Amino acid sequence: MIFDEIIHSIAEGESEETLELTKQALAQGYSANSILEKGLITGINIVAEKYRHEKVNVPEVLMATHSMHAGISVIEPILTAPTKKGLGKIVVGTVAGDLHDIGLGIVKAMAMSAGASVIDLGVNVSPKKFARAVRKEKPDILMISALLTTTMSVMKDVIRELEAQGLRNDVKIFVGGAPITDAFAKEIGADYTFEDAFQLRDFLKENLSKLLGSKR
Ligand code: B12
Repeated sequence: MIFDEIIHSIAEGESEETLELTKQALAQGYSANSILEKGLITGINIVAEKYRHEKVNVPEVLMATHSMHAGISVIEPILTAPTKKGLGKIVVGTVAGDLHDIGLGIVKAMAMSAGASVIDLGVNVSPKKFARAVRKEKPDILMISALLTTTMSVMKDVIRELEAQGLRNDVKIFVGGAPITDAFAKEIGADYTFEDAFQLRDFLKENLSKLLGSKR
């Protein structure tokens, strides 16, 4: 089964193979969404679990991340197919001090698959840089990720910076990452949080067009 092969290639960190297998899966008629969910995300989640249980080390995780991104690069144009474009603009990034970007990559793919155009600020993004991007790009939604309990408070700094610059009400703010709870999101004044990218995708499919243009 091609999904098993994709999963295996990610676990081995063979990015060229992941790239080729993703192309093959598309050629075999599998949808970009099913390849993302059953192949790429399943593969990276397995590696993340192994890392958590100290069965693999940092270099293996980084190679697996590279493989996942290689696969995503193949399906990215389909996830943002022209027929779906125009459903808003979303800026995504991981907060300052935090280098975790696997979840962010998946969140980005889900936002694209919902039809939005996405600007990715990457990792280690300071509150001022987030604010600069909101001012310049005028996105409908800002999605902020944090994976460390020591960096989650930076999300609050981002919101305070947007408030200080008078930009807060121009954008909906979604926060997420393993340590983020509903209570925390509420406390810092974010608009939404979702436990994983699939819940996010379902929400966006249902609500993205309604959110566009509806200021806070
Ligand atoms: C992979 C990983 C790494 C990789 C990251 C590679 C990369 N390019 O991202 C490497 C090896 C580099 C790494 C480094 C570190 N890590 Co690390 N890492 C992990 C691990 C095992 C998996 C994270 C992951 O990618 N999961 C898979 C993805 C798909 O899931 P996810 O990130 O949670 O994202 C999903 C949701 O959270 C959500 N989501 C994420 N963002 C957003 C945003 C929005 C808006 C929404 C709606 C949803 C959403 O949707 C995503 C998809 O479903 C976690 C353990 C864990 N279980 O989380 C530890 C973990 C996060 N790391 C941890 C630590 C401590 C570190 C280090 C400090 C280790 C060290 N001593 O050096 C460094 C920190 C480096 C830094 N400054 O950031 C701790 C954090 C503990 C804490 N309480 O803060 C964890 C929890 C491990 C542990 N149990 O100790 N790590």
